[in-house]
Amino acid sequence: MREIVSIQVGQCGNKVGERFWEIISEEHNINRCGHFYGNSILPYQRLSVYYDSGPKDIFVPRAVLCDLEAASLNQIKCSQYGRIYNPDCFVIGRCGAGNNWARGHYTEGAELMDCVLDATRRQVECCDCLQGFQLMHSIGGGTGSGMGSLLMHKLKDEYQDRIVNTYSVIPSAKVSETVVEPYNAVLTLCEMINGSDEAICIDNEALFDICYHTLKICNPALGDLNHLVAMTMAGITTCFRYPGQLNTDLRKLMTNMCPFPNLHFFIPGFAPLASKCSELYRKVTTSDLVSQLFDCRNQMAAFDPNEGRYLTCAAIFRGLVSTKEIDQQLLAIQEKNRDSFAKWVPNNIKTAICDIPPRGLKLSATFISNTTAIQFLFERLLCQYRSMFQKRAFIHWYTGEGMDEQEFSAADDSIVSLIEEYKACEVDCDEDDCDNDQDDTCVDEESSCVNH
Ligand SMILES: Nc1nc2c(ncn2[C@@H]2O[C@H](COP(=O)(O)OP(=O)(O)OP(=O)(O)O)[C@@H](O)[C@H]2O)c(=O)[nH]1
Ligand SMILES: [Mg+2]
Repeated sequence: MREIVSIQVGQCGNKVGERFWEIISEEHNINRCGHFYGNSILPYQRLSVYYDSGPKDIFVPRAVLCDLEAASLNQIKCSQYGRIYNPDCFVIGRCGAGNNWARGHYTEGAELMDCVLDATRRQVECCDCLQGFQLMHSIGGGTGSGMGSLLMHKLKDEYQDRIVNTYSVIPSAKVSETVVEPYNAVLTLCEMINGSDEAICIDNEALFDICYHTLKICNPALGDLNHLVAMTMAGITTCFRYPGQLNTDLRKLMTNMCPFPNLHFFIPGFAPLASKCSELYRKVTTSDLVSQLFDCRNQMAAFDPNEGRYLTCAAIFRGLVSTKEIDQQLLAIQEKNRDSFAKWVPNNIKTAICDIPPRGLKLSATFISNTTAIQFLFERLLCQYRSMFQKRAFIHWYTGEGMDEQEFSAADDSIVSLIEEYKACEVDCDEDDCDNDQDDTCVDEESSCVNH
């Protein structure tokens, strides 16, 4: 069986990871002590992708949980599923990175790196055939971002032909007001161009909006956001965890989704999303799922995907859905919105179906898209980054940890190139389209946020 090692870095990575393990353990009939219960074969069949089998028939998450401060990990140890983890998989530093990417990357985080790599090695040694790593982190703080990006490179060096898949939470002022987050985020995104093979970008801004507007939660808490992320992760990993037909491992997902190596930043989406009270009044149909998947309110990034083009998409349906209906409706969406799909990729949308729905739902669908509209997310962060960097504001915190100012300009350049690469994919082969697209190439040098 092709195993995945899951690594959680920093507070957000660990909180999201905690919920992910709870959800998949419930789905796979693993109780809080790690015992498998029931006699259904499907939840059991591919358990070894995510769990090691320990002594006395227990199943142990193949996870490494690390943070530079103890609080988040201590909470996990005391949580419902706290006893399921092997105590050796917790790696705790001396003090947090204080929202400073450089402390995570060069000093505090770098010092703890050997312990994280040792813990990872112990997990890898128990695998028959490792397919790769799934790393959960936020890119707005110091640990998940700085140490997380260092870890990606270390994994790439040591396990050269294995896939590094990240679930990267993007900061938003709606959720956190720490001023230097755009610095941490852009520096991390720059490292992710080479350090990660496939990055699922989850925008806290969109999560907040979904909780507030769609789920009608007046004061969304981090737990509400994390539940959405973990449900989506469970959806994306469905094909790894159950027998299925599409994207059955990390490498196949990458092959299907990335037309070019650098363009591996994906946006996830989930359906159905409805408030608790409206759920009671409406039965969800296959058709509802498909139309929700393409609704920008269901996507976990705060931009309108219709302003860009979908290069590739994967939709994973769960429960007893109608295949015929899915195919017909997806075809209709593609025909009606031709300009929203890159014409040079045949069959932009791939689908997979798994009969087993998530706990508590009869039907669900998860979506991952590789869309050129992600440029708007990068531009949002880059704008905030530049407005501080023009004044060299807060830079001393970073240079004080041994970082060179030059790295800030280099990160900016890398993100501009990435945006350009995405924009180039919007250009079709016929001349008319080329002419139209040339007018708005690259980040506008004259726009208010760009002069650097
Ligand atoms: N969705 C979500 N976002 C979170 C959570 N915790 C923190 N964040 C966001 O993540 C960013 C801060 O990252 P953290 O994970 O707290 O920081 P860290 O990686 O532990 O780094 P330091 O604490 O600076 O050492 C901010 O943008 C927060 O809004 C969480 O549980 N869920
Ligand atoms: Mg922290």
